[in-house]
Amino acid sequence: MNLQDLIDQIQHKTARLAVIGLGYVGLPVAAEFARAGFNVLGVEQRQERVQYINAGQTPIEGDEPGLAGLVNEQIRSGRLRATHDYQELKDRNVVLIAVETPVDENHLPNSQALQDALQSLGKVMLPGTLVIIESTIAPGTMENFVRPLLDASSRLQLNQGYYLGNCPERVMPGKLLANLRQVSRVVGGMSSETAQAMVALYRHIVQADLDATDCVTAELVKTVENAYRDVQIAFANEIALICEGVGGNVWTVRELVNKSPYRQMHLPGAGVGGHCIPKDPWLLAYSAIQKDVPVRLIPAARAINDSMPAHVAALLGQALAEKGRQLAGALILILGYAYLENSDDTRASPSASLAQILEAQNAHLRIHDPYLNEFQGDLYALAQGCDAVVLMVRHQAYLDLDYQKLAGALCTPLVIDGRNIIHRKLAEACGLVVRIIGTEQSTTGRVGTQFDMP
Ligand code: SAJ
Repeated sequence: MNLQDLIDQIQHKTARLAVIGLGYVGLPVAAEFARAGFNVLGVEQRQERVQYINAGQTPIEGDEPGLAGLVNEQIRSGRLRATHDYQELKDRNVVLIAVETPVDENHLPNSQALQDALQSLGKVMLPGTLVIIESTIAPGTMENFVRPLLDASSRLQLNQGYYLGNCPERVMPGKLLANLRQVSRVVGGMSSETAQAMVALYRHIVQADLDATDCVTAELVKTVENAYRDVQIAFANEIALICEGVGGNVWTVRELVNKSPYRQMHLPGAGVGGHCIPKDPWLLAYSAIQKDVPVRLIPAARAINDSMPAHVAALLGQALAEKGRQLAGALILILGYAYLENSDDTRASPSASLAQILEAQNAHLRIHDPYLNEFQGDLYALAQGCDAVVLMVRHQAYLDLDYQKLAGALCTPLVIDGRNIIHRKLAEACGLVVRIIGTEQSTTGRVGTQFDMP
């Protein structure tokens, strides 16, 4: 099929779609295209997930408004179906790929899932198929990794036997469907005609701008937008450390700085978690390093943000020392284990890093998080007999703590606040000793030793 015929089929919704990878990116987009009227086949390697979805259920955790109902409705309509058999891709005209693209412990891209998907697809792909990568990939991956794999596995020629593009996802946990419909998308085609075909496709589900461009630009925009956020957060964190040293309050400084035109200082805090921000800057840095371009700011920002849980541990250690206590043997309550407020997502959670550091110092831990089954319960009961409380996540439940009750429960009335949640004066009036990240710490000046990240 030539591209014009494919565009016609896309416009008339007779093109048969497939989505490889039914995770928090793939499942919503598959269901949305089904809702738009396309026949959509979801390909997922986890058999239990296939069965679950074909039963009209959504395996995506957390509160995702509208998603469960949409999946159920589209399965019942017959427009959406899941399979784990790649052979069923042989009659598909458009195939989206939304598999994981993590980095390894050396911050290098792990493209195994993407390679497996491309090789399996290539073997069965119809001539004239449009393949679209939605996963976040390092700039240059489309030309140097995706295209050669598809050429080899399909024995077809790009822009003759198949068409190829990159439309990076821009979804955020907790608002997957809303983002999908309302956030603009960069539409990178390996040819301008392909980009136009992709715009025609995404126009069926996206009400925001669809910015047609080339693939390298699409790869760069996605990784740069998250590297930008990571660097901005690292700047805020470095200012927090400066304020602790020179006796300022970073939260006041940030508020007044942001009154200056064109300033948008981000929030400092106890660390940077999640599935995007800790990973995407490394994908961008990898591509630069491949071309011998020195990258200093991006790795430095990652190091600063990754060091924040250790900084929280240092604040805790110093505050305990001022009470004549040590971390070793202390009983510490960590409030918040998800990586993000009002979420149950624990990927790359700063609280997990903090827990590792404290356990390495032989502290004993209790953990509370209202969004995680294993950490639910009465936080004041958990606080009973503890030597300190550490606030790591700005969950709604922690914004109006009963400071009197907390002081009464704690053995040492100490609160370390990693997210500027505590009303310091109210808490101190109840007898709590409060240390807030980015503010002047104790009478003894600088914070003690930084603990090494595990
Ligand atoms: N964080 C800070 N300071 C800030 C902002 C965030 O410490 O000023 C921390 C958070 O506590 C969290 C981590 O960074 O641990 C990530 O927070 P995030 O708000 O960036 O949330 P994510 O990880 O869900 O990021 C996603 C990204 N979206 C996509 O990749 C499609 C990101 O580009 C969005 O900007 C972000 O959602 C968003 O704005 O919600």
